[in-house]
Amino acid sequence: MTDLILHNYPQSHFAEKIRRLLAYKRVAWHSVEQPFMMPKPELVPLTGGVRRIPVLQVGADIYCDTRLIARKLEAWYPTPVCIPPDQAGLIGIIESWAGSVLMFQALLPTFEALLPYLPPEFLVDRAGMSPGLSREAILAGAPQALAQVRLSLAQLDLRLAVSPFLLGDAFTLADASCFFPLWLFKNSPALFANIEAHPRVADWFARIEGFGPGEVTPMAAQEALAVARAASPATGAPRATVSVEGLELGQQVAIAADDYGVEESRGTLVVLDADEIAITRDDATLGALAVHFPRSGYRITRL
Ligand SMILES: N[C@@H](CCC(=O)N[C@@H](CS)C(=O)NCC(=O)O)C(=O)O
Repeated sequence: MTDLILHNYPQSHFAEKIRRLLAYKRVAWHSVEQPFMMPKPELVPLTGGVRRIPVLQVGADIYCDTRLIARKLEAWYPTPVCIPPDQAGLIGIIESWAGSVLMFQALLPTFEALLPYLPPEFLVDRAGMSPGLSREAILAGAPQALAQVRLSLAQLDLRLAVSPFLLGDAFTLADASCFFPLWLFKNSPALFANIEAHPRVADWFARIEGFGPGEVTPMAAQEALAVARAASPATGAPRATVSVEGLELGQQVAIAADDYGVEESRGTLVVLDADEIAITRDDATLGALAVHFPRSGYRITRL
């Protein structure tokens, strides 16, 4: 299979979810470092609008959102297993909770701890993604979020009394999903002490960190763009394996996240599956691209 190119940046916690899966699966990948705020002139031409990190590129196919990226990695590299079929439903539910509830519980205290070091433009950029986010909102919300994350840590601790990983003896996507929000606490020893207060959670955290950085080689963004330019989308003939009222292959659609960071990508609908949608679009300099999204958490609008 063509090389995996992950567009990410070191501090991205959502990217860390995917980096843990890649390290566990021992899959080699190229890392393109993207800016941590707009503008992203070497990312947006690939997605057609979406700015959120991480983005996985395979040739001229662009995969947005960790929910889809995790499932693609599982399909392409099935061993070691990270989504056992009999636990796939439960994993999806845990992943949703971790990527929203646990993530915001951990994010606010982390932002609070980092406030003195963040460039002023950073909060303006993030307020553009999450209206209402401000220095005042962070200071007001952080104590309650920290109290809640402590309750979540206690729940994880109870579960880890049963088995070394959340669903048993082996690491799964459920572990990667709960690990990455807590990984934010590595930004502050005072916050990390909340993890250390639960030795079983701290051991689990250390086990997952122990997978190491993985088989990663840096790649320049321009090189990744050249890869996209030289390739063609691998989506093949348009396919719909489910029917969704109001949607048909070949329609012009806009796809955007339904939570925050709602920049949209527009194109022709070419894949409509139970858990994936894809559009093709022509970029003026890169040519034909396919941009793939999970259906979960995304809104599809007919143009
Ligand atoms: N649901 C998305 C969320 C991704 C997300 O929020 N990523 C953050 C970085 S960790 C982001 O894009 N922040 C704004 C930016 O990097 O420009 C996913 O699972 O990939």
